Amino acid sequence: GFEREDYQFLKELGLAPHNLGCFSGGIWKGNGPIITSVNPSDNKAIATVTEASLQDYEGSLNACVSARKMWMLTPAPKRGEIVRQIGDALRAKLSLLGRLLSLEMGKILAEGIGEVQEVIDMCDYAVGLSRQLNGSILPSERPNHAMMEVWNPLGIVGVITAFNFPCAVLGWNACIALVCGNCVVWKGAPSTPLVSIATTRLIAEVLERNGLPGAIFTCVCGGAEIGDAIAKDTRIPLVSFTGSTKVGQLVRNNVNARHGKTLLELSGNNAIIVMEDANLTLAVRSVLFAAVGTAGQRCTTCRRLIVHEKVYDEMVERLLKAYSQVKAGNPLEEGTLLGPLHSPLSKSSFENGIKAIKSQGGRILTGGLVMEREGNYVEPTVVEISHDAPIVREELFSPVLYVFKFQTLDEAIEMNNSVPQGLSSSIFTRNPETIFKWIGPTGSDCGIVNVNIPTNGAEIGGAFGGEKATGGGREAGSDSWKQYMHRATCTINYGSDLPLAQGINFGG
Ligand code: UN1
Repeated sequence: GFEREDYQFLKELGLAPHNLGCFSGGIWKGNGPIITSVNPSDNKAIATVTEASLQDYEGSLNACVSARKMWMLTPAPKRGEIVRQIGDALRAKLSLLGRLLSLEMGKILAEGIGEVQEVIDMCDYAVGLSRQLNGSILPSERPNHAMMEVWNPLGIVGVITAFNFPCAVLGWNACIALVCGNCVVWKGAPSTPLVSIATTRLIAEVLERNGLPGAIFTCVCGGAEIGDAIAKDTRIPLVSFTGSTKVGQLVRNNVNARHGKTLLELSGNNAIIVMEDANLTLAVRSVLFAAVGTAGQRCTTCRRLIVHEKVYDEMVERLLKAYSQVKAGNPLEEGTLLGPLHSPLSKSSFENGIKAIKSQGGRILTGGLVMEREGNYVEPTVVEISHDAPIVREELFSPVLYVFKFQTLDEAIEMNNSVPQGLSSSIFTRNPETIFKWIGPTGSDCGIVNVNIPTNGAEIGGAFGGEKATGGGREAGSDSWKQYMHRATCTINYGSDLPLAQGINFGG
């Protein structure tokens, strides 16, 4: 058993001090490297995992190829019923799985539980969707012809997720991919294997209980080698990848080279604009959650605060006061708002970032230091810096917020749009003119364009994703499902003549 008393709950999630990290063709195995899952709040081992080897991966994909036809032919509402059961299995383990998320990723418990809730919500959404994968009938220009669109499964969908949302991002993709009739091959982050295994166990149980092939859902714990294999695998028509812009570019190149499709959810560099007429109480609370929440490790984290000169001093003063009240500590403890960064590597990127900020003329208003305690804790940081300093263009994945001053709305929008990334953005104002300009053609260039709410914490019903270096993908709600299916445009001649389109006469 686990040595530590506070790790005993892991047994209820089917975890052991040592685990196999590859769920392949309905069987748990693992012949790859042995890795250790580490607790970010003390950098001590939680458990070990044997990852998948490349042979394990190959075997898994062969099993998917054998299972996919049967799943593609299963009626969509029946597939929805399986996803409904997955949602129920998650409901039953909501607090345990939320606790594991908090333990292994380092986010606070409320956010760990919220993340599992997000997957449950996705299951519910996908169940409804399973009866609404509607095609359409289009007017044909030819007599006695019918034209329609039919949506068919792709077969197998690869899902590569990041450490910061080790469960929710799987949910956005897998729930939709499954009801759309695809087998899912999932590679989670190498540093959150316990979440991957525990989540997969719940899904595997549902498949088994329903007498379905385990290969409908595959989990391959592993690193870049497995990710690379997924990107290059011609059996996988769609690869959904969440991670940095740099790695996303490699995935895009590899998948493009074999004419596969990608769904990319890459780096963000999200701004909040505070107008002169803003409700500053809402703005301060929103910036606090958006910049400090999850220790700044969301792709939707607010990294830039753009404040009208008339309210700048008050806004910054109130924000600094709010920062001074943030309680850092064990993410599992009630009242903690700031947990550790996920890894020692994240901590050193923070330190390097602070060095770069100082050398580029940044002035630290609060924070800027790593904390003198075990684990990867850093101080929530606010920096005044020129908006064209090179560091501002980067996604420093930690709680560092840059503040800037502006005079006109146009200037603020230009600043918002001036970075390479285009994920999320928000404006605080009570003026309808400002709101509609912001969401219109010359407003924010991001995929998520909010008003009077934080940049993070999106609902699952909308399409989630962003433009430019963020990769262009859209996941979760709205019509994102279409990316997980192949559209067949069918023109059917039910007459006895052969009129050609565009009025062409070709003899005969
Ligand atoms: C991410 O950080 O990869 O909108 C996703 C949000 C969450 C998802 C973030 N629902 O902040």
